[in-house]
Amino acid sequence: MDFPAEPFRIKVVEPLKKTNRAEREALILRAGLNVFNLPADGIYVDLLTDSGTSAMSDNQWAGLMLGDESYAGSRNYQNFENSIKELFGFKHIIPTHQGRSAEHLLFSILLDQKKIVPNNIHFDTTRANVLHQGAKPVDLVIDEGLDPNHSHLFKGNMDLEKLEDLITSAGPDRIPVVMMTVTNNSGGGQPVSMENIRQVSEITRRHNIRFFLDACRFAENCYFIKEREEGYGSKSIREIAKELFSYADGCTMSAKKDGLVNIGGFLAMNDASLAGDVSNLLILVEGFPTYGGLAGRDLEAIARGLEEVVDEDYLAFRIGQVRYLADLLKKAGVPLLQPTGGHAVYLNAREFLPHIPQSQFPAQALTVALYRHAGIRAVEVGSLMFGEKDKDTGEERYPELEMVRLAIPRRVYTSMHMKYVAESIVHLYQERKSIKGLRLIYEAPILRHFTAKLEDID
Ligand code: P71
Repeated sequence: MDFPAEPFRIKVVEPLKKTNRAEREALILRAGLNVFNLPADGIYVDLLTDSGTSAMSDNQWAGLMLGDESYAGSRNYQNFENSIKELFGFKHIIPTHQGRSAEHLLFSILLDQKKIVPNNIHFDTTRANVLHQGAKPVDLVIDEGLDPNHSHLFKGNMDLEKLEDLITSAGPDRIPVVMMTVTNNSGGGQPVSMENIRQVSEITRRHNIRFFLDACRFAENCYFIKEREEGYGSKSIREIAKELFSYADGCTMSAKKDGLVNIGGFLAMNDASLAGDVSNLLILVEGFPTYGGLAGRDLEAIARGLEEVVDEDYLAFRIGQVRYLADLLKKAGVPLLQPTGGHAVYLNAREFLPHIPQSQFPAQALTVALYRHAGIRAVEVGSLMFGEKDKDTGEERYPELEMVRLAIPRRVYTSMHMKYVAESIVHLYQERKSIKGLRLIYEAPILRHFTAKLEDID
């Protein structure tokens, strides 16, 4: 079969409004050619993010009705804790309202201005939270992980030599934690191999440095290990996950991804003293340690989501659906980041629109064109998101990669939606010469892509 049949049927539907070209034109102009400013009602297929956009199962919705909203000791916390302990194997479980809050709590305790945090590639919020403590984030992904056309099967791996060198030159005392993002979102949703995790763990243990996983998409990573790494083909996802986490001292988690929920996260760790410090801070900023900024019903939904996400039929569909979209595009010659990642397909805008210079935001131009053409919302990951002005010369500096991310929400769209997306993009690719560059007319001093305003260059 060349398509991944859905391992679920549909019990509740959420109607989508189809807009016409003139309506979309008015909406995108009003949004300043920035898809973050679009009303979601004006979108047909929304691929802005896979975070917090999952469809919950009937079992999760049923769990919401069993929410125990006691301030302390809610039974849902017990279920939440049991489910995470069972799957992740860590001793102390601390709920948070989402992933970045887990990052903020951990780094508030561990970091100061002298500290350095290595990661394969820091996700934006992780990097921002390291910087917020005055510490320095360092990305140590293997070189292949930065080449959009390289087909390495574990492009999320960390370069062990770079890690050893950094520990030697900075000294282990300046590195309170080494992080590893699974899958590596900023590198294209690429997996990390079990062997690489084991080796990083060996290095960090030898230097007495903590090792934490950014576990947002752990189940997708485990599926790739099962598929691609020798010795794991006959193991269950649960077994693979258990082994993966056994090499780490803890993790941060945004349950908005592989927790299959719309809000929530947690921190998990083995160190009781660190957990105590984090819990005290949690009480100050998030809430009591048995709810951490979430309702009892949210904890229940996460407990059940974590059981469902390791189901192999689900993961085969999930990874298969993303791959199905990528394969339809590849067949038509549309330039993509290789190989296809776990949660998203990335269009290579530089190759898609070679006639638009980086100073005219080719990836943003493609994102806007895709909305105008088909009502599909993607997100730019290129010179609008990462470009910056040189502090001394005022000159614009551009990132290496110029991508458009099509992030696929979990269990939300059917394969027919994917076909619609693919055909729309292929059509746009045939007409690519008609797409023009953009000019920036407003930018905020930081994280400008969220609020930027642009106009068409004629
Ligand atoms: C994604 C997101 C969501 C997002 C966040 C910020 C700007 C735009 C979109 C969130 C992640 C992530 C990783 C690896 C931590 C977080 C933060 N990703 N680590 O890809 O991918 O989690 O949103 O629950 O705070 O669209 P949080």
